Amino acid sequence: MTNKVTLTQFIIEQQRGLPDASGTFTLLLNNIVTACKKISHLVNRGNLVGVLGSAGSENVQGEVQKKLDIITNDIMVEALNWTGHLAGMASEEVDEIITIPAGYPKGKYLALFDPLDGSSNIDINLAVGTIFSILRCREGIDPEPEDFLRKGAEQVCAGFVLYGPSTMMILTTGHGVNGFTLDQDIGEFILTHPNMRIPEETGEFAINMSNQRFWEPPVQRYIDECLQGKEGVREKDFNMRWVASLVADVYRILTRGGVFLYPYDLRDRAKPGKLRIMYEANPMAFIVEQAGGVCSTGRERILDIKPTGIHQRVPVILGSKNEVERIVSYHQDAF
Ligand code: AFP
Repeated sequence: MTNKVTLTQFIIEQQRGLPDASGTFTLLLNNIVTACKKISHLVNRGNLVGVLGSAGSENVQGEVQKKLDIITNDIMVEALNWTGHLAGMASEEVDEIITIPAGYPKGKYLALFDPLDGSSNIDINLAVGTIFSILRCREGIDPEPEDFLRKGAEQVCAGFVLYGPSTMMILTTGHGVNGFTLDQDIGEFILTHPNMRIPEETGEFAINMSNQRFWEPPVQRYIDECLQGKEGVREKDFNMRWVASLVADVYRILTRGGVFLYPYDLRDRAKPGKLRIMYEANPMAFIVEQAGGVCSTGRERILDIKPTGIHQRVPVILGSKNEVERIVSYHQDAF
């Protein structure tokens, strides 16, 4: 490929069009990129560098932490806390918000991240990823948790890096979605998937079927109709995929369409879904909507939810427009 456009060049050129852009955002994004390259290297080296396996601890979600959950969280924090671009951070792996150490300047952005999404896949050598979300805040403040609790519609940037056969970064700043592949030879992310669009029609769904008995009637109805195939009301056969890594499932939907559901779950009323709004649902909803898809809890648009806690969970239904709208209409019929 000639005339390779690097991620840095792409962002600088995109920011040039914005009258009040100071370059800070470009620098912040570069720091995130550096952290993700380090994570990509470690994930790729795996047990050669002894990073696989359990850390023997639990995170705030009560989930067993992998060694790499902790290592990747440290990489993200250490790549971002000194830069002067951030007022604070929040991580899926850390109970409280993360403050900027004394001695470093504070900036006008907040960074939220899931440093290693899908980490239960790491020991079986399947795709994992890093998800991040950037919010603006008042410059120089010492943020409180409430400063992070903003609707997903307020995000200035969201992205994820998929550590798969290739390492890819998918990014939106609210002007469409672009995909970049890490060229390991030169250590740069190169624009390879410009203007990604999710097809409106699909015949593929992704859901963890083992939870079927806990779903609400609208989701039962939708999946039941898909499973009936050509002989049923949908009059077509559906295919199913479930990687159990949101990054991989969303990437598939961005490239060939599909619908992903981690729906409202009657297992535990204190946990209305599995996915975390700040680190998973909001950034993915921003990306999916920017690519022409739809993202809902079934009852409301994800990006319109006012979060109440930094580790809050929400039901997530996202992907191809016509299919998600159908599932939302089943919720409207039922409730
Ligand atoms: P882990 O990071 O604990 O593996 O969780 C991944 C995840 O949050 C998301 O990436 C998957 O879509 C979902 O959980 C898979 O959940 P199940 O294991 O319940 O299928």
